[in-house]
Parts: sequence; C-alpha cells; structure tokens
Amino acid sequence: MKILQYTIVLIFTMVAFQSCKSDSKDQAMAVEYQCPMLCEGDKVYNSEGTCPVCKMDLKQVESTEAKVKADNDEISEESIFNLTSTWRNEEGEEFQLKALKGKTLVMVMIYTSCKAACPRLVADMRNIEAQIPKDKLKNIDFVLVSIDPEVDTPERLKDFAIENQMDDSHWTFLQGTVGGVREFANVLSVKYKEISPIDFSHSNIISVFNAEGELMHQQEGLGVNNKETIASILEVTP
Ligand SMILES: [Cu+2]
Repeated sequence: MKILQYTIVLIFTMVAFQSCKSDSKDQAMAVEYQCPMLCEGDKVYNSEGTCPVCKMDLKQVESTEAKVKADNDEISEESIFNLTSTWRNEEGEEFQLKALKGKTLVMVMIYTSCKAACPRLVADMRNIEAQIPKDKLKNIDFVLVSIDPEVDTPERLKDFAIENQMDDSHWTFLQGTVGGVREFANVLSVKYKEISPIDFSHSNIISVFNAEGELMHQQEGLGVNNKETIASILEVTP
C-alpha cells in the first residue's frame, strides 16, 4: 500500500514538473520570421522559409509579445512608469505614464485657476526651458500635471497652454483621476489640499526624471536658483 501511494505521488510530481517545463518552453519559442528587406512591411511568419517577393531567407525576429514583455521588464522598481493610472493630455489623448518613456521629464504639479504660486511655478518651468540648448528640447518633455482634475479638463489645459505660449510639442499638460493625481503627488512628495472649492494649498516642487522614469533631482520653492536642476537635466539628456 505504501508503495502504491509513493508511486501515485511520484507520477503527480512528474506530471506537474512536465507541464511546468512545457510552459516555459512555449514562452521561449515565441519567435517569428520576417523578410530582412521588409518586402511585405511588418508581415511575420511562424516558421523559417524564404520571402515570396525577394526570395531571401527570412530572418528570426522577436515576437511582439516578447518585445512587450522585454519593455515591461526594463522598468525599474523606482520608475514612475509603474503607475498604472490613466491620464489625458491637453489634446484629450488617453494614456498611462509609461507612454512618456524615452524622454527626460521635467514635471510640476499646478492648477490653472491658481492666482498665487502656480503662475510663478509656470514661470520657473519656462525659465528652465529657456536655458536648455534648442537641440536638446526634442529629448525632453516638460509636463504640467493638474492637481485639480475636476476643473482642469483637456480643453481647459489646451487653452492655458495657448494663453501662456506653451503649446510647442515639448510641453505636455495632464489631467488625471482624483486617485491617480493623489498617488502621483505622493511619489513626488508633493502635498496639496483643497482649501476652498476653487483653491488649493500645495508644495512648489519641480522634479526631473530620466528617460526611464527614475527621479533624478528636485527643486523646491518659487523663483529659486535653478542651476542644479538644469545641470541634472543636461546630464541625463542626450
Ligand atoms: Cu498654485
């Protein structure tokens, strides 16, 4: 009887081990083949062969699935690209923060109806932007995140961008959800509190992130010396 029990356990273990092994094999096998001259554009084949157009041997490419997995793996634990909240920019386009991957990010949290600190924070952002060599601007995104997502709709953010001549492609304005904004503020150590239906008290912090979404530098205050902020931007921007 003991021997029978032992045999059953052994068989179960082997089956479990086998299926586990074939799973990982399937993942490793996720390769596709494509014409090296891209005769048929992005078309891929599941097996080796030759291109029906130019007759060259198809070359092995990583499957899209494997690429997506690799992209996700590249996000470090400290990166803001791990946040899964949904945002809309001033054009009304919806995306997650990881869509901003690949550029240096200079970020600040403001709200457009602020009469006190925010206009000065916006001026500080423009002052930083003005000191960046023009050829670097294409690799930098200056992002203004609203702390008042109920009022600051994409339309309103767009109007604000135009009024302040901040409608070049390197300026981005974001509307989040109430929870998403709160979560993002926590990551930046920005504190804010609604003090009346149209007013917030808030920290004045400008943050620099590298292209991987990792925090590199923060400056706190209004009209402060921004030399270190600019040095940090230039250091991480190709
Ligand atoms: Cu303000």
